[in-house]
Amino acid sequence: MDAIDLRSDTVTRPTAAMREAMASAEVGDDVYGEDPTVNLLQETAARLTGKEAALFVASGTMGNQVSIAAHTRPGDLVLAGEDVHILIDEAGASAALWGVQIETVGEGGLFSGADVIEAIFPDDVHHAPARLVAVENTNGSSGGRVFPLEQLKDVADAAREKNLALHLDGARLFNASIATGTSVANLAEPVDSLTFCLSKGLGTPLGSVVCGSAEFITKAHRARKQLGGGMRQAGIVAAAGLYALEHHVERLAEDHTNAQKLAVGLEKLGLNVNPFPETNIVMFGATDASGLLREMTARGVKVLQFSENCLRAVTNLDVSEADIDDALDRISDAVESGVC
Ligand code: TLP
Repeated sequence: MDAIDLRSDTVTRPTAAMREAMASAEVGDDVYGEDPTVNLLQETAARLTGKEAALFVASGTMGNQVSIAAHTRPGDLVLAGEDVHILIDEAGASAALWGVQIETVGEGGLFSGADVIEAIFPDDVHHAPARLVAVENTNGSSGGRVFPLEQLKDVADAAREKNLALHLDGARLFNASIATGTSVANLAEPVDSLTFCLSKGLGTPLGSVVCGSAEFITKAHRARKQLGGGMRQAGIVAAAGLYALEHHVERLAEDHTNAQKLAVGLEKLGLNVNPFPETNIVMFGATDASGLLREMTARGVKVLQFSENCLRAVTNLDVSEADIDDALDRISDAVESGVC
């Protein structure tokens, strides 16, 4: 019995065609700016996101961290949505590396311009000076919800009014684009900087891209070097990114359809789930989530425990519609074993 791995969209392996693109990539030393494939990926990313410049980095975490470094100084305040990756899943890097304080605004990862304005006190010496606002699109902790574009524009207006920079953690920005039929450039237009990941739904083995103004990218580049993220013949990996941008974007719609199918199936099994996931993440609850996780794992369906009562399944490139049917049969069997 083969395992069906729904823990994350990061678990995919590069396809044979992607590996071929990697093997035949033209390379050079990227620390000297001489890797043509990295340069092409960066130019492509800048064009797709409508920004002046881009920087290839090893991971989404590194992308967010070099962005925070470029926008802030120690002691600054960063405003972000609840439970976002930069706050709960980056090992405290923002505080440890750059000495910034993150404060959350809004609910469930979403917030408004008014939330930003209410949270800052520019003239009060008690407060850390606010410098940066960070949004996450799609929002991981809320089950892959899209940060609505109108709301993002409202946040951007407030940020501009208060002289704050706006960063977008777009680890799954291409999912948001496919789900809403809005171009990545339009989704990125309101923000000063963004990162997107190649290694999630797009299916590369690693890599993310940071995009923004040329001045911002120069600062982010320096921070990448500080983190030891200056890579050499990185074109081998950038080639996977270029391949993914050409071949794996439109197909994200399949992951979204599979997520909906999974959610509807889980609801039929009596589990507490939003039957209409917006993208590729399905959060579902059970009274005994640990018990259900154990029984599902025993049947070869891998998901992540997100909290005491909540499990997370993420559809991805390596999971077909038939795998979803198969997973639902196995989960049905797990539920019938009496765990929930
Ligand atoms: N998210 C991973 C885990 O770290 C939780 C996952 O499996 O979802 N921003 C967002 C919104 C993310 O979800 C992630 C990864 C990152 C940034 C970081 O990317 P990596 O793992 O490449 O550092």
